[in-house]
Amino acid sequence: MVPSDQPVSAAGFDFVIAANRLPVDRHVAPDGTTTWKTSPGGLVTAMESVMRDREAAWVGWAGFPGEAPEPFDEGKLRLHPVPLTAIELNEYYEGFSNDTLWPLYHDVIVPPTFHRSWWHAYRRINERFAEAVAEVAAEGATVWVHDYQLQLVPALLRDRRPDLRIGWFNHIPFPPVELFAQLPWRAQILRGLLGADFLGFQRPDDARNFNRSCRAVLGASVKGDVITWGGADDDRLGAAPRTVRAAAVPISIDVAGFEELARQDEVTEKAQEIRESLGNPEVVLLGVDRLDYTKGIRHRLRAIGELFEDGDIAPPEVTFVQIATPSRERVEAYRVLREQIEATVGRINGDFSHLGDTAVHYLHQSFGRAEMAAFFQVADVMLVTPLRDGMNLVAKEYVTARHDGGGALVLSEFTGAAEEMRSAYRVNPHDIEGLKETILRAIRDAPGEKRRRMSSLRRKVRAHDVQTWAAEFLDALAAAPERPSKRASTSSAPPSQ
Ligand code: ADQ
Repeated sequence: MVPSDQPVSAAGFDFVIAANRLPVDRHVAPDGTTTWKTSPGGLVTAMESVMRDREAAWVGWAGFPGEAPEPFDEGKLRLHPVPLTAIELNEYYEGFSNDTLWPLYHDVIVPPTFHRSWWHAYRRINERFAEAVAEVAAEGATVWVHDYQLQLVPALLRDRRPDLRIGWFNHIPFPPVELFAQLPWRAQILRGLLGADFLGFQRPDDARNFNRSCRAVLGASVKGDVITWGGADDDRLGAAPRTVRAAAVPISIDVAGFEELARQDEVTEKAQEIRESLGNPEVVLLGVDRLDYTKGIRHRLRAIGELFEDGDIAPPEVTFVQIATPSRERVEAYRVLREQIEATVGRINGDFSHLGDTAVHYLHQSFGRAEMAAFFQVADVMLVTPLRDGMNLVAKEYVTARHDGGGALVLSEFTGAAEEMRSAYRVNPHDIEGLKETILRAIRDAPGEKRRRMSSLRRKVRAHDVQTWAAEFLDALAAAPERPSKRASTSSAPPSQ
């Protein structure tokens, strides 16, 4: 970390990212020394390689409540922390973002909670982010806003800085209008988003859902993927007329970087070590998820538990490893989920493990990238079975780590990844019988069939990596509200300062 004593130059930055979190987390040693390490999560993992070597500012919360640290530099990135008090964190982040919007946007798997005080905090914090971006952005800069926590920022920012080119990308699904319409502040959210020039979504269905909501809630007109809204006769959030393009730009991973890591001897050795410590089973089944109710971990455990019960699989030949990253532990639904999962794992192990042979290995921990790659290499069958997921990067990381061409991917049709990864073993995770059959098929299919599927999946992921995603997004943003021309789509670099 290099503290930046200079204020942002009067000219500001030509490229600005705004996301709820900064890409780094603060670690304070017992002697008081502060260091910053890459923070976990899908968004940061994806953006890390895109932002490498780009001069830009990143506006986000530093990960702890209270006063924000002064802006500082990490490589060419100027990190600009936005402060949040403990109460704001509770209302804007844990409340409105994670207990209202998150369940509503993920098919209402758990009921969303609506609180007016949370909404007021959400609006206030979005104002604060818009203010911070307006401060650091140069005249005519490109601003890339990320995710559902910052849906009002596009309009709030445009009010302050009409000179900016503003894009927003949604990492999670956008719900069908029938669900979205439950939100008491549905019109404000849409008006907030329409402040952007281009809105990127994971799947064409998400973009279509958004367009339909604009039509139904705001009475906007939609032609193809361009939305025209006549504005509103009031002075509330983003009342000016707008023409905006909304389209799918599916996210991916740093394929070259992750494969290079996965090919290192250290990773191969670690993979051997893991397999040995599992007792060298014939088949390792693996799940890797944030501990979130959207990820379908309960349904997966139900299917696995029944397979042990039916005698179709048994330790020591077959073992299941579930890695569940700690997540949102202050939100009630997540605490309940953790208790249920841990009780189920305990029950399955009580019934089906023998001394020295464990049926389910459960790890409620975070691991480094190299260790994750090693786990993927150990997995003969990878279970990615969310009930709903914007994309799911784990599916793409798994096939990238399998440079040996081995392994098999079981993939839920309710992930964004299923749109592209058609050669996976597809499942409907709600259908427990179907899930059990598909897991068995992925275990028992002939090696030739599995290799054919894996090689097709690897080709797909390689053809569309995270750099391609960023280039597509930025080209669409530069061209909005039109589609980018072929010529434009070859120039991917954002303007540098
Ligand atoms: P997430 O819901 O966080 O992301 P995902 O896409 O699976 O989900 O990304 C998780 C990332 O964390 C992966 O890179 C994975 O390797 C890593 N990870 C998971 N468990 C880990 C552990 N125990 N230790 C270390 N690393 C771990 C959101 C959306 C997704 C969307 C992404 C990106 O919910 O649908 O794919 O953003 O847009």
